[in-house]
Amino acid sequence: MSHAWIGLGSNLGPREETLRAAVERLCSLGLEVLRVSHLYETRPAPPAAPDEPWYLNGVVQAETDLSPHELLALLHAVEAEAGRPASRSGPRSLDLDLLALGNLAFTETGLTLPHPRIVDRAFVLVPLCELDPLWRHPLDGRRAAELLAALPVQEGSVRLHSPLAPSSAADAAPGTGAYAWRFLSPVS
Ligand code: PH2
Ligand code: MG
Ligand code: MG
Repeated sequence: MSHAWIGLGSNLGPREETLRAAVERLCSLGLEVLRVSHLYETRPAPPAAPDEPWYLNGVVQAETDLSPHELLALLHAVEAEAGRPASRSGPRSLDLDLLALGNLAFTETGLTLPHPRIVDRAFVLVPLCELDPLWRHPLDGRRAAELLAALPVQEGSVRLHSPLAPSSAADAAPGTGAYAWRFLSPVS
């Protein structure tokens, strides 16, 4: 079993509902979701258009014995179910990125691990730090908190939106936290 880190993103349609449904779907497809970060409102980076809607982003930590390509195929299947168009650019209802899988580090057609842009994306590093600031980048060697601290200040570009999962409940009972978030109402 390895730890998988999965980035959640949406900037089209009912974003929070879509992300909640996606996490539920990942669970129902057999992924052992350990923890889910809060959701964050994030400025598109880089902006594709001046009026591009902001994203909701979060990070999921899961345990799996799937291979990287099997896991990627699962993420793509859940994206497709959520109505994500085949064109992979522009606003998207659901974006599931495989950020890292254990200590794997490789580049193959269609998949680079860890995700090559983790190191410069506050919208990934903020929720990742929430779950595990001590996570260590397998190639870079730095911890998530160090990577985040090294980013240039982008005031207001990442804002707390709502809890998708109560991290404390997940901490208290590893392996069951994934289910607790279903019962929370969003914080307004
Ligand atoms: N995803 C992108 C491009 N830009 N910006 C934010 N804030 N959040 C994202 O998830 C995001 C993005 C491509 O996947
Ligand atoms: Mg993405
Ligand atoms: Mg993606």
